[in-house]
Amino acid sequence: MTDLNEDSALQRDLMARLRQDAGLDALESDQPDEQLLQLRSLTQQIRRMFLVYEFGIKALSTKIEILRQEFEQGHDYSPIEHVRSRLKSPEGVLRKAVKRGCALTVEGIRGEITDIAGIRITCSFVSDVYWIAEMLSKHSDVTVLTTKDYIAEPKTNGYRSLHLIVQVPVFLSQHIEYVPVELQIRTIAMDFWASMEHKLSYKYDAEMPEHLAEQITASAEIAAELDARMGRLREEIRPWPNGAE
Ligand code: 0O2
Repeated sequence: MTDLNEDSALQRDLMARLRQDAGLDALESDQPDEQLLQLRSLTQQIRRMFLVYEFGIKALSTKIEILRQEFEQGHDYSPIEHVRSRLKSPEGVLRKAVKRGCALTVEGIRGEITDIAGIRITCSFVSDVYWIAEMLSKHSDVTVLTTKDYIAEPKTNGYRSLHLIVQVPVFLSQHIEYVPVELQIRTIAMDFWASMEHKLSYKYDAEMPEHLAEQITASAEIAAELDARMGRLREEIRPWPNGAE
């Protein structure tokens, strides 16, 4: 994790945004300490806010675990292979807030950035992806805010995954907070490709050379073909509709 103190470019961007938001342009050079204090205070508020997001992850993870165990008991098989969760770092959140141009306040960040909490579910077959999404969406306390189906419509680089932003309630002692969690659901093949692509693209900040980009996209097609083939095999060997057997 990059520390704010070590990331001078981020600090510079944040200072500029804070000056803009608070109308501090006139202060510019003679009040840098005040701006730094403001920045530190914001980082601390974000850290506090993160606790609630962590509870949001726990609430949704429990639902996923129940789904997994219930299915395993009845079917000797689980559509869920792996579940991973993560909270963005406060610095990552601030960086995104600057990039997005959203207000550098807790409320501004909370309203704009919906992937502070994230859960990634990897499953066996493409049909499982939709089944899991449907099961979780049916929960009366889960509200689906957005759906991006990159399986039906892959990104131009070949990226495939189903993304949902779901909102779950977190019951605190005095009030309820509603927390958005980004849910990424994909097959093992999609996940393998995304992980490799992330590693291979990391080197290129801007554009990747065309011949490499083409090969990466072609690899995504191979992964998709593998998924399709496995899906057909599954139907032939054991044609169980999800949850029906
Ligand atoms: P991290 O660290 O994985 O969270 P937004 O996140 O809303 O600002 P966008 O692009 O509208 O931006 O969101 P989208 O399309 O739902 O994708 C967000 C996340 O999906 C990314 O999170 C990645 O995890 C993953 N993703 C999207 N496109 C690609 C891709 O081409 N390759 C790979 N490997 N992963 C992708 P972050 O925030 O980038 O990072």
